[in-house]
Parts: sequence; structure tokens; C-alpha cells
Amino acid sequence: MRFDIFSVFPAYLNALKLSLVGKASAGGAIDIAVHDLRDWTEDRHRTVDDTPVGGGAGMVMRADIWGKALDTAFDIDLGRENPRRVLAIPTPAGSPLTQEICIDLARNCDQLVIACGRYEGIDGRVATHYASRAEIEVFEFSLGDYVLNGGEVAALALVEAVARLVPGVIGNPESLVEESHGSAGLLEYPTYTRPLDWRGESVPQILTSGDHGRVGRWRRDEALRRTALRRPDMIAALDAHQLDRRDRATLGQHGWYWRAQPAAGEHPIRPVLEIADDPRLACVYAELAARTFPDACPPSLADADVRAFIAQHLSDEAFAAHITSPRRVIVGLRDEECRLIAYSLSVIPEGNGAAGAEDGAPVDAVLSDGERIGPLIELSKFYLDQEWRGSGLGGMLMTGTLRALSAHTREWERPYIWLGTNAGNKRAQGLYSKLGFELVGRRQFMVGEQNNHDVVMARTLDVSY
Ligand code: JET
Repeated sequence: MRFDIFSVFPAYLNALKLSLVGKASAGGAIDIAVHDLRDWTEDRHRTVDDTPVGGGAGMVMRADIWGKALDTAFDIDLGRENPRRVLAIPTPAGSPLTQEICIDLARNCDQLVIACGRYEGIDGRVATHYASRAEIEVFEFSLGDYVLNGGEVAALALVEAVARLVPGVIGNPESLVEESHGSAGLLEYPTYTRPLDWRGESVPQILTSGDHGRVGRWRRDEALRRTALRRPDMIAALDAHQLDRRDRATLGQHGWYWRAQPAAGEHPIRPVLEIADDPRLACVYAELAARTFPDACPPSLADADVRAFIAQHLSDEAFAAHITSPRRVIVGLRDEECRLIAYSLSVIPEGNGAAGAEDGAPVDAVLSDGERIGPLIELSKFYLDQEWRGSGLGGMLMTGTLRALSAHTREWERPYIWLGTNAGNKRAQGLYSKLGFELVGRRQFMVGEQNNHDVVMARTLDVSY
């Protein structure tokens, strides 16, 4: 592979004669030529720039000088039919350089010509002209969101990143496999060597255990943790099939959730918890409530009765009233696109609860160990959108709900919360017992003409488990 680099500071690129890249160049695997742009000037001052057309500060590099210089590189015979030639131009306005692009260039490119700009940049027609030529690809690239004085440092980075991937350049091709920005899509885990104790810092004990399984798991968890902390964009781009259950559990500790049965190509989300405190949100909650309520109804219930219940109790107006009520607390979860995917609605009893609750709700209950508890907050609604069931988001919504409620129960001695759920809905009962609820009784519950049997479950508001 051939590299041609053009710069007004060719000595800047002397570093390429050193290290692996220099050795590979000497060994013939790659061929690097550095050119002084001023060699293509014709005036006594060897001028490469002029003032910007349209005004403004600084100087712009001339298209005519660049054209003559670059034409000589693209005229070079590379000794094969239809060689792939790429003109790479470092610029803060370029697209980000990635490992994937470097791999493609190392494998498939015959000549990489790099044009290092200085001052305010290169006349814009240079890029458009070469891009219009069928035998040349133009790649305007950026190393990151910061500004350099010229393209030379970026050119060094591009040559080093590409050259080390060209077969024959690096001694040990295995060390190319398992690195950051490789196939795993995660940052590397930290590595250590002797001495095991250094300035009071020891190497994580697990690494000296000799247990390869645990070492592997620890490294994987560290890679996931680092990536979650430093590069949330890389986590968001992960695919479900790149991870196993343990990986997903580790990411859960960092706030990332997957649907229970993620499809191939599906990404995780970081849900956002909100306390609904503005009546303008009512329609969003009413829409999710209407969509999720039928799932919790027993199949024997008439559709018309379900619809009537929704119209009466889950309307925009009903939710606006809940949101503005000092005795109702609504908590929601939103996905990455700000869609509401789960909500809870809690009812705080009047006074200390002794006045009694609505709908024949219990104001107190007896736990399995015989202890009498009360007053009780009612968890009136607790719904996850269908596609998020079994994702662990129920735990997040419950914790958020209990925390929001604890602000209302500061005066209470032993705050508890109860809920009624259809006796036949074993899935819901399983979820609630996982979320710390236990069975405390039963109740009847009318929807339309039909008497429904609910189980009553309760738990403390305490979330310090
Ligand atoms: C850079 C690359 O600063 C960066 O690139 C160098 C640079 C500096 C000044 C002008 C310039 O012009 C290039 C041009 O291309 C069409 O005009 C290039 C920052 N992140 N990555």
C-alpha cells in the first residue's frame, strides 16, 4: 500500500521513519512518500495561500497549487488495473475516523493520498474536483471535536492506524483481534502487571485467583462498566445478540434495559423516570392507560364494560384530575424517544387513613405473621407497556413510585402500600411478589355488571433493601 502525504511542514512527518510503521516502510509492506507542497509553487516567495473570497479573517490555501501537487500523486502508476485511490483530507468539519474505516482502507485501498491543510483551510473546490473524478474517492475526516493548527498530526494518526493493519506490518496479528473498537463494541478492560502492590494500590484480587472463569467474567463486567460510564453512545449502539444474560444484568446496574425478548438488531435504552405534576401530561398517561388496562382484565369481562370503564376512569379529564390532586401520585417511565412506556398511580388516604379509602379498599391489613398494618397507600395502577414486560423495568417503576410516595408519608409511623389484582392474573402476582409484596387478603371489585375477585397484596414503603 502506498501513502503520499502533502504538507507545508514535511519535517513534521519525520516521525513516520520511526517505530513499526518506519520498519514496515523499510521492509516494503508499505511505501510512504512525504512531499513539500511548496515544490509546486512558481513564485519567488513560494506562496500557497491567498485571502478568502467574500472576506473574513485568515488565509485560504490555493486550489491551483494543490491541484498541481495532487495530480502528480494520482498520476503514479501503481502497477495494477483500476487501483483504489483515496484522497484523505483532515479537517474539523470531516466525518469521524473509525476503526472500521481504517480496516477497510488497510484491506482494500492501494493508494492513500493525504492533503494537510493549514491556515483557514483548503479552497473548497479541491475536494469537490477530486470527488468528481471516477478513479478517486475523497474522504474528509476528523480525529475529534477540537481544532489543530494543521492536518499533519491527523495525517500521522491516520497512517499509523491504517498501516498497522496492513498484513506484514505488525509482528503479532493476534494482538489486533481483541482490542478496543474491535468486534466486541466495548472498551477494553483494565490490565495490570507486577509488582502486585505499588504505591499502596494492589491489583484486583480476582486476577491472582487463577480461576479463569471468574477472571473472564470480571474483565467482561469491567469492560461493560467502563463503556457505560465513558461511552454511553457505544452502549446505545450495542445489539442484543452481542450480549448474554449476565452482560445484560451488568448493564442493568448502570441503568440500561432491554426488552425481555429483544429482536436481532435491537438496542438497549436508558429509561427516564418522571413524576407527572403537570395536567398537560394527562393525555399521554390516558393513552397508555387505555392501551394497558384491558390486559389486566379477566377474559370473561365484556368488551363493552372494559370500554365503559376506560371512558369513565381513564380519560384525559380523569388523569388531569389525578395529576392535580394532592392525594394522587403518578410516576411514569419514558424511553429514549420520550415515549411513555410505564406508569403507576397511587392514592394517599385522607389524614392518617382512618377515614377510610374509596372503592371499599382496606384501610388496614394483616400480614402473614399476624401483624396488623395501616394506614395504607393504594397502588391503584401499575402498568408496563406490553413490549417492556419482563425487562426489569417493573423494578425501576416500583422503586421510583415508592420513593415519590415517601415524600407524602413523613408523618406516618409505618408506611405501607397495598394493591388489588385479579385473582386469575398470576403473571402480575408473580411480579408483585418479586417487587416485595405479599398476599394479605381478598376483595370483590365491580366492573360493569360483573363481580371480580381480586387478591390484595401489601409491602412497606421502605426501599432500603
Ligand atoms: C482536525 C482534524 O484541525 C484539524 O485538521 C487540521 C486542519 C486545520 C486547519 C485547517 C484545515 O483545513 C482542512 C480543509 O479541508 C478541506 O480545509 C485542517 C481536528 N480534528 N480532526
